[in-house]
Amino acid sequence: MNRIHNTITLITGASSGIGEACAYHFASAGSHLILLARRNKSLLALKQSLQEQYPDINILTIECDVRNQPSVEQLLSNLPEEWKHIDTLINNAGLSRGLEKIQDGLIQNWEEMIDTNIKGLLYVSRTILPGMIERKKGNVINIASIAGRETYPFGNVYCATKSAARTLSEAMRIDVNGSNVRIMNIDPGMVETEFSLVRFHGDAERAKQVYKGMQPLTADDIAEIILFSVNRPPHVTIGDILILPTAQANTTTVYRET
Ligand code: NDP
Ligand code: 8X3
Repeated sequence: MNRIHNTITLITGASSGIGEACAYHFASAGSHLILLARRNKSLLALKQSLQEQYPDINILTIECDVRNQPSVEQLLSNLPEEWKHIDTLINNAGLSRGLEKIQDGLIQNWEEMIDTNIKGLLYVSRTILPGMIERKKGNVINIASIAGRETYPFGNVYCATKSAARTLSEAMRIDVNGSNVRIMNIDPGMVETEFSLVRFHGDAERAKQVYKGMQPLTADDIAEIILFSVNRPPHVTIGDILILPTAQANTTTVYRET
């Protein structure tokens, strides 16, 4: 049964990786899409490609930095009437910056991760949740990470932000209890996207090494599971999922063919 058809899905961080893959999967199920990210050009290209494949859905793009609270509130509180009733929010926008010990850490990297992965997720949720609670209907999917369950060497602040995202999923589930709104926490392991490229500030060679000799997850692997989770009947909440590449046992144990 398709419970996604004709719903409205807001995806943050839709311009690449997991967010972009979610856009394709939800479009294929007939959901209208609100695509949000900073890179407007990428969003517009994605919109065009989706619209060619799925002409029956409507797509709204929003250029927005989730770290900018007034902008998040202004843009998401003043959506056109036909876009106001968001059924599903995928809190996916996020990033990691650098791999240094805390004693060597770059403050700007910390600020960027904390502001995006924790505060950005909160700003967007604060704007969207009240409407869902009022309508007694809605889904929030928070993309945390295996890094939020297990701290790994040099992961410090990124791990802390994802641990916070995980805690916020639990907190949201408590806070919306009784409203029928469903909160789902998704913890992926290694997924090959722009993630490592961003972590290493555009160093493509270093980013490639992260997945050397092993088969990582694809963004589609994650999007497929998110779509499945949202499509469960309303009385079922898939609260928490850890998704790993088979070659990855935990954050530090990864089998690689040499
Ligand atoms: P990508 O770098 O491919 O995608 C990240 C997305 O987040 C981009 O669309 C980017 O868009 C958006 N984004 C980043 N900062 C902001 C911001 N300030 N405001 C709005 N949008 C922002 O990486 P992934 O797809 O892998 O990452 C998606 C999520 O999955 C992240 O939260 C990440 O932490 C998490 N994750 C990733 C894993 C992996 O191994 N790849 C594993 C576990 C979790 P733009 O730059 O256009 O703003
Ligand atoms: C991304 C996965 O293990 O690189 O959250 O931190 S990891």
